[in-house]
Amino acid sequence: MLRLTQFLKQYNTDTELVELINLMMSACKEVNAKLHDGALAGVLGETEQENVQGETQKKLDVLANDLLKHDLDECHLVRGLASEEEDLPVACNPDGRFLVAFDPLDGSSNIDINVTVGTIFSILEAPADCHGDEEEAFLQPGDKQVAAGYVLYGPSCILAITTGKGVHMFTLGHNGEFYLTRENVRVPETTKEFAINMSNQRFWEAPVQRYIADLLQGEEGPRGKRYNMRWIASMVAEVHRILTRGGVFMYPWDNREPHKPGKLRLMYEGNPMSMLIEQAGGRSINTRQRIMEVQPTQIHQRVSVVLGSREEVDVVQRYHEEADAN
Ligand code: P6P
Repeated sequence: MLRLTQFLKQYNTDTELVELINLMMSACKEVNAKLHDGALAGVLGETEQENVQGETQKKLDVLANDLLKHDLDECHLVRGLASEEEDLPVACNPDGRFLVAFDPLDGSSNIDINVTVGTIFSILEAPADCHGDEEEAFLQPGDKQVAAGYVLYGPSCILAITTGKGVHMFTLGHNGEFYLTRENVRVPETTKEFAINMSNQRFWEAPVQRYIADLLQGEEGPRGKRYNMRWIASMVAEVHRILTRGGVFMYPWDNREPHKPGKLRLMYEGNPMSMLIEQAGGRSINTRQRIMEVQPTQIHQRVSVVLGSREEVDVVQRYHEEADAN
């Protein structure tokens, strides 16, 4: 079985990028170990703190953030980092080549119920003249990412990564090595499975209501087939399912907080997941345009997300175009 470093080198991956990826995996392996200790390590439950998103931080949110922040700050290749758990970007090394944006523990509301969570990361080139802590240095469209991926802490610990040459998956062995377990992952063009939080149905825009109503009509409806639904409340697990067997994942804008474009964050959820999905032949839009074309204006800005099997994302986009034309 090919190890992560061997595989990346076989794909002629930039050697400094390989070094950075390996460093991040070291931190993620520590997170994985803490998660698997769970209650035995006294890491479950909440802290007294709130993050910049106004969400109460889980102990493991803070622990995962601190582990990644420490290791990235130590790495000569990293100019700066931005985290869901940090109000502002953090300058690391003035000669560093890369910027790293990450969600240290996505889906953390699932930790205490022992359901899959994950780390999501996005790697950008640092602009020549930046110090690494300027928000504007990070505000690059998703198409500028040099690499993106996630580490899934589930029944097994799996890394899914792309450096722009397809999507590949690696499983963590007992010896602490990540081994190639899937090469050139492809998202099936069609699906019968959708993922959305149906409890928000009454708050959605009309085109989303129309699209989901079509799916729920099954064989008798306009799509002519029966759909199944999944909702894990952990984007990283939903995206992994879609990369594994297809599907469509949606967290669209809704009128509960109309001033926010969506719930999910662009820089360290929307963009990295979009790079993975597009590299695997799927599509990822904010209902009207590719997510990776969006010009960021704030490090923690949110985005509406519709991603997965091409056929379904195309229908969602068409319904929005028809609604906008009226
Ligand atoms: P809801 C987790 O908090 C997250 O950011 C994503 O991982 C997940 O898809 C979504 O929010 C779940 O949101 O509103 O269903 O709890």
